Amino acid sequence: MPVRATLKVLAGCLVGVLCAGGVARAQEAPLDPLTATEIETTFQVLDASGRVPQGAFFPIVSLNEPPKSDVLAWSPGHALRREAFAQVYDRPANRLYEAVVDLRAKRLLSFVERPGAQPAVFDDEYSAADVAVRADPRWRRAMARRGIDADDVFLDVWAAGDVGLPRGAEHTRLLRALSFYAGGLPNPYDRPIEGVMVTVDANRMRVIDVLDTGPRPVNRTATDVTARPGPGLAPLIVTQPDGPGFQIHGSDVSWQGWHFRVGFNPREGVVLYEVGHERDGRMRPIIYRLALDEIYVPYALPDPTWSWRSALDVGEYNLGQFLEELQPGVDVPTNAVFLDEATPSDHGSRGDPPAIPLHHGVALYERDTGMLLDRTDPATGERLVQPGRELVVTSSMVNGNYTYAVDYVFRLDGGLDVLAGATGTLLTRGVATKSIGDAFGTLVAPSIAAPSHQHFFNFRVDFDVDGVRNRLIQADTRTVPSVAGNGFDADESVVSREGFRDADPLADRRWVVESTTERGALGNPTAYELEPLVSTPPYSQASYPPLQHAAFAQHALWATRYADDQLSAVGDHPNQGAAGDGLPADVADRANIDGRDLVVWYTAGFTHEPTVEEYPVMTRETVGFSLRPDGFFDHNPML
Ligand SMILES: [Cu+2]
Repeated sequence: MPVRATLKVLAGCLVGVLCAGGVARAQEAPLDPLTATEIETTFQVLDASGRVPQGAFFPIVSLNEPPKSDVLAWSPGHALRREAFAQVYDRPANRLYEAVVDLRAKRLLSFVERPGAQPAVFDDEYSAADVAVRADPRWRRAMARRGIDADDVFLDVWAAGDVGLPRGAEHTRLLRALSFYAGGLPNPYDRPIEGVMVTVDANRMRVIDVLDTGPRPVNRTATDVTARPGPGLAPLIVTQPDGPGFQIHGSDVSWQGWHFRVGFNPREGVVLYEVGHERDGRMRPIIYRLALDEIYVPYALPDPTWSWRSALDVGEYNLGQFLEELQPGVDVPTNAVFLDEATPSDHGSRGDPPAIPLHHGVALYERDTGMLLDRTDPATGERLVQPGRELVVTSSMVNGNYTYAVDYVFRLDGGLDVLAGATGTLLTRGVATKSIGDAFGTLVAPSIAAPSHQHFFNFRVDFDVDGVRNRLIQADTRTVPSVAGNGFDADESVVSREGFRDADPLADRRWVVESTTERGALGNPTAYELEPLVSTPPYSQASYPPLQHAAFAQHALWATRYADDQLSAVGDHPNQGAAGDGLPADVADRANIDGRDLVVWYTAGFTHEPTVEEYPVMTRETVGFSLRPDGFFDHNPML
């Protein structure tokens, strides 16, 4: 998949807007993301330690988050540890090390080898694998067989996945490459060269296998992708003459009672910390940490050049580093405020620069959502009506043909919507049929078919509803026998141990996280409810190795007892990682979570049966879930 996007916005600015600078990060609070300076310091300390092998790569450098208990005990003005986590990868030796650096003392705290573990695909590999594939005579023959000049090909480098790996794969770092016809035309993703799959030994950086299942038609024409907002579309300019209605100090945001911190790391992208609500000077916690921790995208086509395609976009690629530069008037409204982030060069201090700026990587803006509540007094006709307003925290991350957008939408009524969207180019293939239907997918253009696939988004939600002691409840709606037949009721059951639960839209299934220490004015436990929006089960067989690996996608909801080191549904090292890492291991001891600090892992997803209209670019498809107060407040907080 690919290289960091260089900014060329095809749509252009709809209105002439100022491109003001974003808010540069300055480290103030314990969970603030690493600054560019801190990334450089990390590299300096590692260089000086004498532990880093010559020419090593640095697939990730990110904040080593302090233990939750330390953060909860922290108050502004007090010093808390400030540490960086860094991966160091010796490519020829296939050895991964993980280091922790004390940024204040500028000292190496630990440097540990992780035998058998692989880092995510890193920047250098996209170009190095490209060179290796081009030099391989088998791949060149495959192109020649199709009458294609090697110089006209774009190579798309992927993590190797879990299917059809060569013997001895567990001792070798692997990459795979797909071929597309570029030929000097825009966007090679429109022109797949079907039937060719290349496997690369990334330690020696040479091709070890080329699978060629035979030529199929290759589109060699440019696709007309002129975006048409249309000359008839009237200007729409959002202005806030007094500035934004939210306050932002460093990473700390407050708006209409809401408080939270906007964090970032190069793996997950935006992370929200310490989400809470304040009323009458009392701050009440709701969520300690919230992030999109993994995406899983399996393709349905039973063909050996496709069956391995099952990206784990977050953990196999460090998706967060691909934050797109957001444009006012295009990605976000013109009243948006931006945050700038920084991500490490995989070349460390040899990088130019060592810390790569991600300008306007995150945006916050308020939007008008029309009427939020309305009621009319039947006697006087008097209306109580209130317009809706939302605060959106958004970012977009580009990984190859897809762009993933994550929105956190804060509402005046205490609700929070968590949304993931997918847009971009469908992964397509050349087919011999010109105009009839296509098994396992859709014919989207003459001789081009888009295979069916699914997108699963796992969000890790570390609830702290009025404190760390919480209870998880599953609520189904059931028919209750009654004389007239009208009876139905909510059937609630406590999820008292670690494990998983399935979605059940027919039962209107939802989950409630309540405090076991606080009660509302009516004696009820204070609580927040998780309501599924769009979701889908996986349709591949249970035995499909990528689904075994992405076990989180097998069930809509998982619950674990809080642990500082459990941040990923697929574990820390999913690239060439083992099935069973992450959630299956985390819940294995079925620990008691009732009245404890619990974490909810929810998967939203959609099944993508492509349509003709989605070629060559699909409009954004959004899925997610809603969090709604359920007795958390004594009345609607906007009244
Ligand atoms: Cu899709």
